[in-house]
Amino acid sequence: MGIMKLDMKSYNKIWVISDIHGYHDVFLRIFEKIKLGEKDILIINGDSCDRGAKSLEMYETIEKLVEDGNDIIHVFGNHEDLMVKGIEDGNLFAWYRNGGRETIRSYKKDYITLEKHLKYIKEMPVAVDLGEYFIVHGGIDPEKTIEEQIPYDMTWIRNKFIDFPLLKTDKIVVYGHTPNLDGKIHFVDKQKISIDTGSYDTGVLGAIELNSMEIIYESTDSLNLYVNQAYRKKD
Ligand SMILES: [Mn+2]
Repeated sequence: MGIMKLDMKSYNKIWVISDIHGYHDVFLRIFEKIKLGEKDILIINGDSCDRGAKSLEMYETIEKLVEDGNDIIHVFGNHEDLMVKGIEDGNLFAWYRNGGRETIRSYKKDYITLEKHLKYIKEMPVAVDLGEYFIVHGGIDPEKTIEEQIPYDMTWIRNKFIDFPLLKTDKIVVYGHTPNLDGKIHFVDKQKISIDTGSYDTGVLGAIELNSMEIIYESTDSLNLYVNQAYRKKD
C-alpha cells in the first residue's frame, strides 16, 4: 500500500482515468479509443467500484487486460477502502450509504471472485510517483512533503488540498475523488489536474495523456439523471 515510483521516460503514452464507479461499458469504450500500445501505460486512479452497476466486471476486465499484456496500474481509492472495510471489518453502513449495495449486487454471491478482487485491491499502490507528476486518488496534505504523506490523506483528502494555494512539493498532482459535475477534466491551477468527471451523475468518463495532454471523453448511452448533454454520444 505504498507509493509506486515509475520513470516517465520508460513510457510513450501515460494515460490516466479515475472514478469509473462500475461504469464498465463506458470504460470499455474509452479503453478502445486509447489504443494502449506496447510502451504505453494506463493508470486507473481509484474508485472502480460502487454506485454504478458493474463493479465485478470492472475488476475482472482489468485483470484480463493485464493478463493480455497491457500495462495497467490501479491506484487505491476511498471506495476501494470502503469496500475492504465493509467486507472485512463489517463496516457496512458507510459503504452501503455510498454505493456499496450496487457493488454487492454485481457479485451475485460469487464469493470466490470477491475474495480474489479483495486481494488485488489490498495490493494496490496508494499513489504513483512519476517524478514530474504525482497520481493519487484524493490528493495530498499540502503542508507536508511527499515523504511525509500518509495513505489516509492520499485516499480521502478533499478541501484542504484543493483550496490550498501552494503545495509543499513542486510535483503536479493528478487526482480524482472530487467530481466535476460538468463532466470535464479541470486544470485547477499549475499543480492540480482534477480528473473525476462524476460518472454516476454525468454518465461521462474522461482520460488524459500526460505527455501530450490529449483528453478523451466517452459517455453512457443509458439516461443519467444529470447527464451533461454536451458529452452524450452524438449518434
Ligand atoms: Mn469517487
